[in-house]
Amino acid sequence: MPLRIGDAACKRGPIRLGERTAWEPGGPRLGCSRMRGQFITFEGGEGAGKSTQVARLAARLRGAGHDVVVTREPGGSVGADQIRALLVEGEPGRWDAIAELLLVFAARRDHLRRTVWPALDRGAIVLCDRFTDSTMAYQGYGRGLGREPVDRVRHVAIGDFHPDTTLLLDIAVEVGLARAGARGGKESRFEHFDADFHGRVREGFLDIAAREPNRCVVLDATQGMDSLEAAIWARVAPRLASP
Ligand code: ATM
Repeated sequence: MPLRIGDAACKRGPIRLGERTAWEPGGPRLGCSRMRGQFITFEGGEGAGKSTQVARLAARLRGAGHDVVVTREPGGSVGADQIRALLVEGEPGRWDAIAELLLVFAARRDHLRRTVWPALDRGAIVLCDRFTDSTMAYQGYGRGLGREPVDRVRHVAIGDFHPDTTLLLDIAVEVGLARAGARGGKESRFEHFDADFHGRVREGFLDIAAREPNRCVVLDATQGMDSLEAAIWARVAPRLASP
């Protein structure tokens, strides 16, 4: 009989990793016994300025002597970067919502195993541009799958692994899309979805943050870059252990 999640006989998973659990159904385990670092994610719609703020926070943390890994999703490992190209390039209709959901989590699993979990295990602070909240917002709310299918696939793919802190950079859809459109490039698949889609994504992010106020902080992404950087630092700094 196949083993199912939660079966007592399924001895290899979930595996406790300090305060986190990495679901390892029958596969080789992660190779880390305890994750000591911090996992900080940046979320928000297009054009919110996440990558600038990730770079600024990384510089501040490194300046304070911390071991910092900067990464992003979809992507962040060789395999996940290959899947990224499938997701963000080409026609909007090339995948339906469920195929998109599965691709995103296939990429995420690889990214976690190869990049994020080993870094956390050695005690690094990992800054990640987008993570599972993007899946809930884009595939769950935007594409209309709803919360439940996203949660189910998330559980199979990554167990109950969650960020320690999530910084949601909130911006009006039309302002964000105008900023993103100005960047150009071939990674524009999601920009071709209509404004209603992006409106649902924004509402989705805000709903997620309202449901998890201890993990998520909502920041106004239309404020100046310096003041946004300061607001992020005010949230992150008190939670840092000494390097
Ligand atoms: P960036 O442009 O932030 O790198 O993200 C690429 C796209 O991937 C993003 N597009 N827009 N707009 C949203 C999309 N995406 C998902 O749809 N689901 C996910 O889980 C993730 C991580 C990204």
